[in-house]
Amino acid sequence: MEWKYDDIGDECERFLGPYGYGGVQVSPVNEHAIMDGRPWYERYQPVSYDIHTRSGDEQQFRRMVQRCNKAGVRIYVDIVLNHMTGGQSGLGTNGHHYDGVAMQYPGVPFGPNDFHGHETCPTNDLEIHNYSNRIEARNCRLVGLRDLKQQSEYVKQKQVDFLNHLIDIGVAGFRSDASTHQWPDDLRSIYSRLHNLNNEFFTENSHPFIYHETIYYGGNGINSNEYTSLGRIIEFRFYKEITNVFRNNNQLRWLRNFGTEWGLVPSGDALVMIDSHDLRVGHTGQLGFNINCFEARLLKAATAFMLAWNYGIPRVMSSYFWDQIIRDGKDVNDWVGPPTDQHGNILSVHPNPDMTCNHEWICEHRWREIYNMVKFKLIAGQEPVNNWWDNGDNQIAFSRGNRAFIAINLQKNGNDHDKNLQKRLQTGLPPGIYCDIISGNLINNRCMGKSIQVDKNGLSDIYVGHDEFDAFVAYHIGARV
Ligand code: ARE
Ligand code: CA
Repeated sequence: MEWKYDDIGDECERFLGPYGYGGVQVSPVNEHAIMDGRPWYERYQPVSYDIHTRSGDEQQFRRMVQRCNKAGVRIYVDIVLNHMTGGQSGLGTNGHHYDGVAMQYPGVPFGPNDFHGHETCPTNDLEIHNYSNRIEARNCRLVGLRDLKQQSEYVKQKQVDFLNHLIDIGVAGFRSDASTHQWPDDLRSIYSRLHNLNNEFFTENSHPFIYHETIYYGGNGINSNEYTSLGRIIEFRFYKEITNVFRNNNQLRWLRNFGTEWGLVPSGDALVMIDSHDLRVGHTGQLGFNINCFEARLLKAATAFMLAWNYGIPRVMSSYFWDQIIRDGKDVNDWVGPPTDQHGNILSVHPNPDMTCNHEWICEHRWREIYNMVKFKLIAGQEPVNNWWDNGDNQIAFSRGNRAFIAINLQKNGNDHDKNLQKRLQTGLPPGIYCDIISGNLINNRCMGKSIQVDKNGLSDIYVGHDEFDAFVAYHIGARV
């Protein structure tokens, strides 16, 4: 979140590529409003489609894209097409003036006729009040943000040009912000005019990978399946159900058939997450329910399940620390931006020898439990979930074919003996000694963590104490001693 492009380029080469991450989602790249105190959310208030933010200018963006592609790491840009700024005026990050009241954005240029007004939005104040009403949700303003008339050819063309510019630079795709607030047909029409991906980095006739922010939990809200023909959707039911289970509001044993049987979209239509730039501050979901870096043990366990389970394309959040102050269930500091110097320049990330990051950068993606589960996922490949076991409550284990095995223990009830996971289980793994890549790395064939012996029948004594540092163990054929 909000890293500088030069730092992301470094990270692609020194960490993300080598550790098997497939891509990076970068915060919105185009010029946006400069707001008092520089809140993170100013990046969601576009002023023009020039590539220029505190993360860097177009030249730096290009360099990052080049370097990351070469390192085998794709770049996905968070695109904000639904709206421009809120109802204030000021300067954008590339020096363009804007006036949200008069709806003037000379940097594009857009003027009042390019926005939805009373002819198209049915509410008196032009605000969205009922998020389930299709017309209101799409033609009115989301929290005051000036809503673009994407039915207009002119608006469409400006947005197509912006996306094609990014594609030509070499990005692999987009996160489509606030998709539910845009008509699927408008998005379809925009996407139909996009270039193929840049031949320098992608094979001929490759198309951008696009995933949509559609927050749908069932009921009469706008159904995310209205968007699955356009690309993937971010399956918020995944985050909600998994969070609920990992908070012990629902037993882990039920996860055995987690996926479409729980009402989720087909795996091939989904991108999934545990945390996000909104969830961490409660801008979606609820603080105290959402799991973020302040509850590291839980975040690691839930993320491990996400990476071990074969559903959707998982995305890991990489955030920064801020002073969380919760009052009445809300974080007073939910707006706080990334670490900066006294002039407001974002500070560079310089990882420490122990792999952690400097300043407020949290670098969840560098936590051993998380990067080793990325490896687990790569090793598991397309293998099915096999050898499911549960204790009838909050202890589970399963394998991915005969390549990888995970056991998770979130048992809270019972005596200490019941709370510990201690069981001889079928791991599915070929016989041998395996290193638990969660409690330590395998370095020069020496296991720094716990190890297990798998016998000729695939059985092994699995142990996850209830009070251990991590709530799970994971073994795979890439970490045999
Ligand atoms: C800021 C201020 C507002 C102010 C506005 C305009 O906070 O008080 O009115 O500026 O001046 C982010 C921040 C917003 C911020 C905005 C612009 O979260 O606080 O507003 O940037 O700076 C709904 C949308 C969904 C949206 C979430 C947050 O449907 O699309 O709300 N998520 C995306 C991004 C956000 C971003 C925006 C959209 C805007 O991920 O980071 O906002 O670009 C139910 C409903 C959902 C609803 C959800 C949460 O589940 O079904 O539709 O999501 O509640 O309210
Ligand atoms: Ca809209």
